[in-house]
Amino acid sequence: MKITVLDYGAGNVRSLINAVEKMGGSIKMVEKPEDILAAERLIFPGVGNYGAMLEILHERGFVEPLRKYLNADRPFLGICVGMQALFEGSEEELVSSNESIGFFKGRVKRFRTELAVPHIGWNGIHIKQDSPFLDGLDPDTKFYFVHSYHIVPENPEVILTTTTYDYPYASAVQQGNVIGTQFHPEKSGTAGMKLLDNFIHSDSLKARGAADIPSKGLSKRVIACLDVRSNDNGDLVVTKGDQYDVREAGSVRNLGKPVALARKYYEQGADEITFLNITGFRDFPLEDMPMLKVLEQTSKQVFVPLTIGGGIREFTDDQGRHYSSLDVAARYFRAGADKISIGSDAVYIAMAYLESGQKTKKSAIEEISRVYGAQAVVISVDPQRAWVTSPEDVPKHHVVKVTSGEKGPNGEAYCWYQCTVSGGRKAMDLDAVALARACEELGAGEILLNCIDKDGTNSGFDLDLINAVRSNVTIPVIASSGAGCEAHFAQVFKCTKAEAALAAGIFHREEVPIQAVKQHLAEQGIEVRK
Ligand code: 1PR
Repeated sequence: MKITVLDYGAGNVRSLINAVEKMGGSIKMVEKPEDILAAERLIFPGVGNYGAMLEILHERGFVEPLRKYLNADRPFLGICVGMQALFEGSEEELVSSNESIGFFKGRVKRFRTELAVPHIGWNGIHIKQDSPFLDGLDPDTKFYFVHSYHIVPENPEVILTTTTYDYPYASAVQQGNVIGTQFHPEKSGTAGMKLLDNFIHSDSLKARGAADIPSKGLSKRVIACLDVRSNDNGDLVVTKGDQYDVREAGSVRNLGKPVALARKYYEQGADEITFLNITGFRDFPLEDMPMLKVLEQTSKQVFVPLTIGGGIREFTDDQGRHYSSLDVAARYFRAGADKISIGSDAVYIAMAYLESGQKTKKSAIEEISRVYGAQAVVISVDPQRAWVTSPEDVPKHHVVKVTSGEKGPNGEAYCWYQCTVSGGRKAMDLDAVALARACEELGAGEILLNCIDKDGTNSGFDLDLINAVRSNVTIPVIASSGAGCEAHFAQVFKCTKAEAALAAGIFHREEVPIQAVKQHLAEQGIEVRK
């Protein structure tokens, strides 16, 4: 079956293409408006900002053919913003004069909740229509969501599924052969592949009537992290440091090949995979083609979200050619990344913003967030403890009383978490809480919170750091650094509000498989994706 894909140039379409091909579909990309009307089955995988998406659809003359295609009740699957586009308008772009497609009555609204926004992670679906599109699913199945806005259809009969994030909202719609999902089938492992298979191969997509099949709620995420760099022979390897020192007897530690390890962790049940190009701060990533190849190859085999960090900043090469941070991010997205993570540059951006109090709209955080959406911008924080005897010692920094019983070199009981840049090599006059808050204000969608003191120690996550940051932001926080056993994951989820926990060393050294972590969490009453 030929599947036509409408790519308007934002976000990661490669994963969808890879997933459709894996399910036996052949791809035709929409190049001109006529391709829409010529489609047999059409997928519109929207990612990013609603207003930016509509602007491009109008510019390229796609809106009228889309309306015609939908009104003729031809097979259509809109994903995320590709589904939102079918409604009459969105709070995300109040100032846009561009008309939405308006196939469904209703609007798109921002989440109003005390929970973190964006809603990122694996969540259940409550099935409301018996549709061939949903055939063959396990009732406990979860799908990958990443969004700050959700649809509010006027006609409840078009609701295909609902999902609960604080409150229930419509997470998929279907009318005739037109289907839309807020979740990403192409990023939802085998469950998502089943839906794509149904969309590609079902003779009829039409729903058979009403249904009422409830499901479980949002999971805590378990993320496998691969620190990647060239070793001394120039081969790209997965490495792992002890408190950021990746050398052992003078050589870069080699723990395996990036693509093979990512695939292994996907098969073991990792909810996401993160690659950190750890020398990206000194090597310009667009010259580092092997890293882009790693992403391209991984996205053909791994159908959960991929984050890539390292070297996301503006750059001028030897020939004087200037690349904006948006150019760098775009190249990573095209290679298969769903999110990019910014480390060193985020510190410089936040410091400039805090000093001037002005948003420039030109920083990497602001630009990438505006085009690809906040959910695509992760801030990787590399803090280290700076010990003090009392909070008055450093009034401008967020100081915590260390609750683990650990003390500084002179018996200090307090510390602040000092941000570093260039892979922990340079400490800056900025604390992790201030960095996280500033980056949220500038448009970041998630915080990846490392801790140099804990990294590679197997001694458990830094709960004080995680609590300090998570209680000062409204975006999700990924706890990182220090996981040494299954119990550390349960501890971080019970003692903090972190939405996800990331580990590297214990997985690479095969000390604890990902499934064992999930099983332990489930036994402790913590919701996970099985
Ligand atoms: O500054 O934007 O170029 O990004 C560089 C990125 O590379 C940052 O995200 C930074 O965290 C990362 N990085 C730089 N140097 C190192 C290093 O180790 N020498 N790795 C490094 C950071 C930390 C975690 C690690 C967890 C879990 N790695 O990602 O995976 O601490 O480890 P554990 O479970 O084994 O304890 P830019």
